[in-house]
Amino acid sequence: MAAEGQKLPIAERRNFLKNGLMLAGGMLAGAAANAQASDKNLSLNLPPNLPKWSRSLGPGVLTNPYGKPSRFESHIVRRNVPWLTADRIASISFTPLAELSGIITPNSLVFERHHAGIPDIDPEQHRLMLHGLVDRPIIFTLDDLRRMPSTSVIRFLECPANGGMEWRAAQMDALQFTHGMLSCCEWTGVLLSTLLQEVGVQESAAWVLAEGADGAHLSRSIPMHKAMDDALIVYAQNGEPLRPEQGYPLRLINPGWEGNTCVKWLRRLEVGDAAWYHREETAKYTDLLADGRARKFSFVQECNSVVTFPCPEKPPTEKGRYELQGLAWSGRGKIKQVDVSFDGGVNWRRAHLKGLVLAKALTRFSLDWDWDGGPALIQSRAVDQTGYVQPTYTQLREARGLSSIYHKNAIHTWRLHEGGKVTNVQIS
Ligand SMILES: Nc1nc2c(c(=O)[nH]1)N[C@H]1C(S)=C(S)[C@@H](COP(=O)(O)O)O[C@H]1N2
Ligand SMILES: [Mo]
Repeated sequence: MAAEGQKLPIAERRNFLKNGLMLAGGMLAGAAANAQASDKNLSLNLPPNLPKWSRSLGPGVLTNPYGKPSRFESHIVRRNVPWLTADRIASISFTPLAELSGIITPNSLVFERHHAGIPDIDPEQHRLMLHGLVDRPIIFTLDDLRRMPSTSVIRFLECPANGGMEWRAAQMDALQFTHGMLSCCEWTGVLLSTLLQEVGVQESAAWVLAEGADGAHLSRSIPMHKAMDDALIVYAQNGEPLRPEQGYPLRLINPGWEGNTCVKWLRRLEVGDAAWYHREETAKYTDLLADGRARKFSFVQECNSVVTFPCPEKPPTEKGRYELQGLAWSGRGKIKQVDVSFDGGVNWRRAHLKGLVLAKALTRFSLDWDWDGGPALIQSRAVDQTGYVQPTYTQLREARGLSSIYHKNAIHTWRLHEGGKVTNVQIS
């Protein structure tokens, strides 16, 4: 027990008081209550008692040669929306954003988007072919690539369809599903520009086609300016080899651009003088405008943000002080500013940008918040370093009409109800 006069931090003091009350209650209620307590082993493990795990030896090293989370955190998993796709082969699972801290998405929780399932690639039998309008076409092994100068960057990756189910109205009941086609990892690999210099790009070259080795043969045309800028051929993710779900053994990362352009299981790069206009850049991943025409090549993921606490999965439990938290990101660079509203966009308070503020990476923001227990309409609005301000739904729909799916980055609203329930709503 804490020594008389010793100062405990507030939260600890509160638990201390609660435990004191529980113990007192137990003593009054007698044997029945004690039996119940030992059943649950709850109060017996709390101060001033020594918990059972402090009175015995635990399992030793290599209990889990490849580590895994505590069994008490087994609810923190990727999830899917069963009605969204016909099967799990061409489908999506979502990052549990409400459960994560900081800006890095752990490898096991990165959302998945596959068009033809996950290929089981033997790295010994995998090659990257680089050909087309180049002087010295070449086929790289993974060892060849690992011998080249490497780069590591922390960048977000977002499917342009993130939130696309809500283009017309709110319908998803969780942050995981409204914004969870989003991740942020440290990616390690070789700059595409290094490979292109190696093979000698010819004068008429203007585009690079990237093609995957999966059954979908997913392919996208990448303009030469991006290929020569920060496009990266990666073999590692958060310090370990890419996960099969993320493109093992090799993937293209186009920082800040549509996740769809970040071709997984990369097997071929072809240099050409024009775009290829393949399926994923014509029938899909173009945006239908109000007048019926389509935007072509909307590569950049625009500035966006969302409040991650409170949210439907994590409502406040009682009135009082909290730290509101959220994530902001922009494919154009760094986040400059985030404002938070509690009254649906009438008044705004400046949020604090926490920790690392990196270009084209998730940026965490927070705000001290004293909840009075009453209803609120909670929003966040991000501004990026170019001065671009996240639009309202009205502004987005004026520019883009009602028939889009992709690139929905409107200011999001959580409705906090009296009593603490949080639901997903849209206000203009
Ligand atoms: N070869 C290949 N690359 C692919 C895909 C695919 O199905 N096949 N899906 C794309 C899409 S639509 C997205 S949003 C991202 C998803 O990356 P992740 O599964 O690592 O989150 O990969 C892209 N790259
Ligand atoms: Mo995607």
